[in-house]
Amino acid sequence: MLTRIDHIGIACHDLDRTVEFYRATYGFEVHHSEINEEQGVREAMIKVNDASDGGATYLQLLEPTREDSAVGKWLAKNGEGVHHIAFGTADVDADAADIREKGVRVLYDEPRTGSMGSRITFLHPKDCHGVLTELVTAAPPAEGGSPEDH
Ligand code: V0V
Ligand code: CO
Repeated sequence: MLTRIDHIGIACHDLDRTVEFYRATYGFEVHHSEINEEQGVREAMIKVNDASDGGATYLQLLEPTREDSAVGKWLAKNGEGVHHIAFGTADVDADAADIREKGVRVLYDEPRTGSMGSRITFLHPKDCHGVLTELVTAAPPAEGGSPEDH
């Protein structure tokens, strides 16, 4: 079951400058940043709010690491802006299977690694009224720690 907005993915040309915009304009700080080579992105997660299921809602600022990546191609065509939305679920495998049965193209056979050790998959934007849609299951909390430790 999809229980919340996990994040909104925003494509940008310059991650550092975009992070600075969100800090200076809204007071948002970076919660986590990483490079995901498989996805071809350098990303910064800005936490906006916690959620009642123990998760949280983020803005995911994305700079491409290569021009032929999903975000690189999208930026060249559209310029900066909202690239995808992501719904949070406790069970990405089950939700992806249910959604696939409804005839929506799920892009991966098995979920792949996303931000902060999460498991992610994507639904084709052409099957979702033009919105690239991601499903996310957060990594389990570390032994003796909180989800914030990821
Ligand atoms: C492409 N299209 C989009 C779109 N990207 N429509 C809405 N939103 C987007 N973000 C449209 C595009 O305008 C074309 O429409 C059509 O889809 C085919 O696009 P294309 O440019 O030819 O590109 P493709 O087909 O090579 O790739 C499109 C897909 C690709 C969606 C298949 O971007 C993909 O695999 N995305 C999933 C992975 C991803 O986005 N990773 C980056 C975020 P017309 O012109 O034919 O009408 S990584 C992330 O979120 C992480 C790590 C995380 O959350 O933890
Ligand atoms: Co994402």
